[in-house]
Amino acid sequence: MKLKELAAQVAADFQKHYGRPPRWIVAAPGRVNVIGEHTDYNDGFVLPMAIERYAVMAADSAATPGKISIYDTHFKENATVDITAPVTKGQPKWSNYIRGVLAGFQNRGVTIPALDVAFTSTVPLGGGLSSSAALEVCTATLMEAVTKPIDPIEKALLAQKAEHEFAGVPCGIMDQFISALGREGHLLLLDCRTRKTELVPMSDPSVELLVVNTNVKHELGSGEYAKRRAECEEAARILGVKSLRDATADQLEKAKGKLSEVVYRRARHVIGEIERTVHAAEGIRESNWPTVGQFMYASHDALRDDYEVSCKELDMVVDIASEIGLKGGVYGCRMTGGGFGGCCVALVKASAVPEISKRIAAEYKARTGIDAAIFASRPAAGATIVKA
Ligand code: GAF
Repeated sequence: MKLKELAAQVAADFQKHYGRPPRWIVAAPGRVNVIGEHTDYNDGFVLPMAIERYAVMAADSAATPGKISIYDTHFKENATVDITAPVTKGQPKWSNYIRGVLAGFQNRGVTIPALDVAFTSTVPLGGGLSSSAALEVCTATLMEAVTKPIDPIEKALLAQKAEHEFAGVPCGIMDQFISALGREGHLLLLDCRTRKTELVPMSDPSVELLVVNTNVKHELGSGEYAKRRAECEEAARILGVKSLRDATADQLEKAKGKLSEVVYRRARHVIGEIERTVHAAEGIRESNWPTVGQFMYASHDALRDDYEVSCKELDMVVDIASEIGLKGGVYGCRMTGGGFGGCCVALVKASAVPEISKRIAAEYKARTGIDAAIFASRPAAGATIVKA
C-alpha cells in the first residue's frame, strides 16, 4: 500500500477510535540492506535502502493530561505511557520501542505533551526488515512534529539508544540511520565510523530489488547477535586495532595463529564485507549490475560460512536465486539484516520480476513446505511528517 493510502487509513482508524480527526500524521520506513552486513558495529560501511513499508502514527493532543495513549490499529491493543515521570519500560512489549524514544526526548529536556496516538505498521514483524527501527524513528518523528525539529543524525542515535536500553538489543546504527535519512530513489552508503553518508542513486528502471521473506522468524534478542559483537571486539583487540575497520586481510592472515578458529572466521567476514560494500557501491554508481550481484553472493557465502548467521531457509532462497541465474534475470542474492531467519534480498531484472517471484515461491514451498512472502520495492524516502 502506498504511504498516502496508508496514512489515510490510519487517520480513519484514529477518527474511529478517538472520535475526532488526527492533527499530526508521521511515518518511518523499514529497510533492506543491499550489502554491508554486521559491519556497522565494526565501524565499517553499510549500504541500506528504505523500503515502501512503513510504521505510521496519527496523533492529536489529549484531553487527559499526563499520559500518552497508543492504539495499535492492527492488533487492536492499547498502551498507556505515564509522562509525568521519567518514562520506563512497561507493557505491552511493543510499547518499549516507543517508551525508549520518549525517554530519549525527556533526557534532552523536552517536555512531552499528552497525546492520543493510533499506529500501524506494514513492515513485517520479525522479518529482519527493521520493524523496530521503523517504530522508533516514527515515534521520534512524531515527537519532532509535536515539539521541535531535531537533527536527523541525533534522531537516529536517540532511536538506537532506545533499542539498546528498552529492547535490549546492542544493535549498530544502520537501521535507525536509513529509516531517518533515506531518500527516495537512493541507497545510503554510510560510513559507520564518521557517520558520513552518501546518497547513491538507484534509479535504473531496468533493475529491481526483490525482498523474499522466508517467514522464518528472526530474533536478535536471543544473544547470538551480542556474541558476534563480542567476537569482533576480541579479534580487534588481538590484532591491536581500534575496530575491525582498521584491519586488513593481510594483517589477519599474519595473526591467524593468535586467534581462535571461530574468531578468525568472524573477522574474515567483517574485513571482507567492508571491502565488498565499498566495491558494490562503485558497481551501483556505474550500473554494473552483474558485478554488484557477485558481491552479494560473496557476502552471503561469508555470512553463512564464516559469520554463521544464516539459516537453511535463507540459504535455500539464495540457492534457488542462483539456479535461476543471470539467464533468468537474477544478478545476485543474499540474506539481509541480522540473520537467523528473516529475509533475502535479490537484485533482479525488472522485466523478470513476476517470473522470478513465481519460481522462487514455488521452489521454496516445494523444498521447505513454507510459503514465502515476496515483494519488490523501489528505494523509499526516510521518515516523513505527512501532516503537520
Ligand atoms: C541488525 C542490527 F540492528 C544492525 O545494526 C546491523 O548490525 C544488522 O543487524 C546486521 O548488519 O539489523
